[in-house]
Amino acid sequence: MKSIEALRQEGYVLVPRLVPQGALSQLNEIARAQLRARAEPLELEADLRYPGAPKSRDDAGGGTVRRLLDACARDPVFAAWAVSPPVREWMEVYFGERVLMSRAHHNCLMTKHPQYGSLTGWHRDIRYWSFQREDLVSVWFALGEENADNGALWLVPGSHRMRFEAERFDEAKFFRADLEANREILQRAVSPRLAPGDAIFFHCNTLHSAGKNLSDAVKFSLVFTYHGESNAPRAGTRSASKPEVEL
Ligand SMILES: O=C(O)CCC(=O)C(=O)O
Repeated sequence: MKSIEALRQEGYVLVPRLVPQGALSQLNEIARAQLRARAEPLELEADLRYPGAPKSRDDAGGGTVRRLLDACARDPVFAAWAVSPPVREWMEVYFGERVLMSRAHHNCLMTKHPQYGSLTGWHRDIRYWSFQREDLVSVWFALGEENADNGALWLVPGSHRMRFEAERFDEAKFFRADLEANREILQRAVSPRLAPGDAIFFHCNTLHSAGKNLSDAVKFSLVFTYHGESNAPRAGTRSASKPEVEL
């Protein structure tokens, strides 16, 4: 599959129109209803305090949602897309074995709000997990248009294959943009424009970031992460704390 070869080379690949129009409308309705209902578990911008976020839950905008967690348990339609045939087939070819979805991170509906939605610094998603091997792949479904003006992802092509000393990252495992050597790498970043229904598949070691949402509409994305069965979460870590989902 050409898109798998692209992921291996570049660390990400855009798959256009993965979600057909009818399913996309349904996902958008559910996403908006979920945001209105604000059912827990939620992650608020104020909890993370990334640049641009309210300082606390009591500040103006303190209730702004960043992630509606545990997407699979929220709605059967979300759950069905997490294990949908196009995703399963793609992952099975990529990993070459039975595939599992981790519920320990991502598995969420991400919202980025025009006001109080924060920007996310440069990082590798492997910071969220602890597995035997650093080989996980996430799928990011764009439920609407995503571009550099409304907070779309920026990614550094090929960065999943680069090796860095620990000092190139800060204590929270963000890639330090104050280092000249890092800045040279970040200059290569691209921000692929996503149409509604497009998906980005990206490796857990691909350096990426995202800007603020400068538009006047909330941006919605569904994000799930997968690994091969031979790559188990390390016992006793957060990655092993929840039963995984079989595809
Ligand atoms: O939408 C964003 O701000 C970036 C999200 C992201 O990279 C992450 O959650 O790991």
